[in-house]
Amino acid sequence: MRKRLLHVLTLLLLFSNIGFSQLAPHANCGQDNYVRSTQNASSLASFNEIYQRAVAQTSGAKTRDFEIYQIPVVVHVVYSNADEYISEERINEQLVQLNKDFRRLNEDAEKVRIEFEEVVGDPGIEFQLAKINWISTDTIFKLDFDISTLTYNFPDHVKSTALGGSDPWDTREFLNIWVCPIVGDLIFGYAYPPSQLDNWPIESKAPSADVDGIVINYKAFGGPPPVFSTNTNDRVILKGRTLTHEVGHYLGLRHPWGDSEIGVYQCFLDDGLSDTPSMKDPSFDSCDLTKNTCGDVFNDLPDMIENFMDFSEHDCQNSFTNQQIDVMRFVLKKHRRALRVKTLQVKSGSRALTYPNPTDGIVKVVLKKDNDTDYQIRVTNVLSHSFVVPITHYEGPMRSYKVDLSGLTPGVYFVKFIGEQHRFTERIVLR
Ligand SMILES: [Ca+2]
Ligand SMILES: [Ca+2]
Ligand SMILES: [Zn+2]
Repeated sequence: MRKRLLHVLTLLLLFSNIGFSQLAPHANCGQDNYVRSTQNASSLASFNEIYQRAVAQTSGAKTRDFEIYQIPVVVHVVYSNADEYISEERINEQLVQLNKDFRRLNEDAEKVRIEFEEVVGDPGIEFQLAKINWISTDTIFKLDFDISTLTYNFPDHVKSTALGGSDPWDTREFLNIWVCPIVGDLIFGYAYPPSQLDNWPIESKAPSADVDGIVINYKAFGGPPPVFSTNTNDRVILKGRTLTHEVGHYLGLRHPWGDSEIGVYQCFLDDGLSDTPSMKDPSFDSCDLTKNTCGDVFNDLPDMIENFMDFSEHDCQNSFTNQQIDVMRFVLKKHRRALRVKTLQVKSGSRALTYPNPTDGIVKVVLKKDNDTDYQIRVTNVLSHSFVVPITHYEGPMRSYKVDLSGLTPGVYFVKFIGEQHRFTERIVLR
């Protein structure tokens, strides 16, 4: 587990002016505190350079490639009582919302104000559920402050089975999301940015690959519908955008106000992106359309409360900007390469992508686009004995099948797809 030094001023403010309980509904994510404690001007100074590189490498001759990137997701639900148990249905609802937000298919996209219409876009990123792990535990997860050493710890032990949580799947190949209670509700979630990005302080990257990924407070996971509110403050209505925000961090995005120090908010600190207007401070759970904390000389715009990387109410968040999109796609091409190639790695001639393989039970078979519309599926072992197993069929941007081999004894199996025009077989190793 990582210890992080909090800036003295921040800590004093946490304990005095703001206070923990009042802070809770404001702290949409845990990035804010530790990033501002390690921030220095040089990291942000190089931000523009990073962005320029991102644009150059991602978009080539100014046109973005319009390939849809697909990221396989593993959700770990780590719970100790019925309230904290998140059902498969709610997980699917959350992923539907995430997918809408990352394809600009969210119903509220049209609510973006006219002055931002030109700069918002479709990130072209989709998320496929590969596996859900439910783990019952007695372990406590909380954001741990130590006033004597001015350090605090993220509850990264949720990412270890031995420590009462749930081991990740290979964090280079899967986006792991842990959903658990975070005692005290000080934060709704946190995510580690990719390593080697100059726009983040070096200390902010994951301390090790094993803990890379996203943690979401179970209260903030899901919807809409349903709509969630916190126990501490009914005013805060959550609509599943905590995950959208944290995936933004995971793909390299900073907060638009640049994580400036509490109490000394400054307009010159920002996220390094020119199409997100400068802002002094987060829009704490507000939808104030008149908020304009920084007066830009040219084309002064209001603070963009529509942005998923703000702390505004989920109800008024609806957009990523084009530069944010370029950064995320750049990250997927350069720094989290192993993630997005899942569906792009389908070899020519092969008809599907099957993962994970080896598997502990569930495999997902994602079909290439030019496949038959329907397949008969047969599961056999090496002796050609057939087995009847649960198979779920998904229609989406890519057609896929979830094949559940968990009732079978470990060994090698063949999943045979028999269509009118095509036949193919996937060899699966069941652990
Ligand atoms: Ca900006
Ligand atoms: Ca402004
Ligand atoms: Zn954040």
